[in-house]
Amino acid sequence: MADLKALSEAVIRGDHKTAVDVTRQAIDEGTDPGTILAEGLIAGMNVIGVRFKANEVYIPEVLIAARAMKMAMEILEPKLIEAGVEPLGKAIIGTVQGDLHDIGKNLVVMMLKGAGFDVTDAGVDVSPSDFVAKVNASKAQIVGLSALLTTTMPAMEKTIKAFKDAGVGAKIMIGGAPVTQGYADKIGADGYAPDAASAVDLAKSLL
Ligand code: B1M
Repeated sequence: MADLKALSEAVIRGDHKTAVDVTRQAIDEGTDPGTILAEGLIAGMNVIGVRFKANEVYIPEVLIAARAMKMAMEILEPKLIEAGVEPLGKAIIGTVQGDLHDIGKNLVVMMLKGAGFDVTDAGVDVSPSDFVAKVNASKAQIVGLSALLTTTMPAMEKTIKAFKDAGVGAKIMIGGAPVTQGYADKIGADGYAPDAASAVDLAKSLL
């Protein structure tokens, strides 16, 4: 019988081959897809999130764990859809206008997916009007804005203003190396997260 603890441990180790093999075996045996997701894949990514926050693992380990999860998800996703398993929530994350940095934003996307969110990656250098269009198209409940430059932080404020002007009701969270909680408060964001693992906790609390 497929061992879901072995599946979560494979994700933690970033062992994509075992993650895919155990996921396939569990599907073939008729294990509930939601259980495979929650007790195998998400459980593993949760451990990575906790260890990342505690500086016990670093970006490379997060990336290989996320790759293992992603490869297993490719075979699990159709089964989840068939079974009607709902994602935890819908989020859309992008880097604001003028800013091309995407490594941190990509980590946030991966960790949110790992936690069970349905995430749209809006890309980089996203203008306020593009953000409004993409949020409306995605029907996301949570929007994430990332900025790595002090010179692009004001684009966060412009984007939030564009959301308010357009009546976008999604909760807004922001992050990136130069961003602070004080700045989030100043520009009217609903929350700030200092790292990708905290972004998951914040997104859950904003739902
Ligand atoms: Co640039 N760059 N860069 N750069 N770059 C920095 C940010 C800089 C600090 C380097 C320096 O001078 N010491 C500096 C900014 C200075 C400032 O504004 N205060 C800088 C500069 C000046 C520039 C250019 C202007 C350089 C030039 O051309 N003269 C230029 C700007 C281009 C542009 O964006 N328009 C530029 C270009 C680039 C590259 C393209 C070469 C490359 C980006 C490649 C890419 O992203 N695909 C690059 C890189 C790699 C860096 C550094 C070295 C690393 C950034 C990074 O990826 N960190 C960076 C210096 C440094 O940080 N040591 C630097 C790792 C990443 C995981 O961390 O992105 O902070 P981070 O994400 C964290 C958290 O911040 C948080 O979670 C992540 C994971 O825990 N987080 C969120 C991020 N987004 C979040 C969103 C959330 C929540 C949390 O909710 C939505």
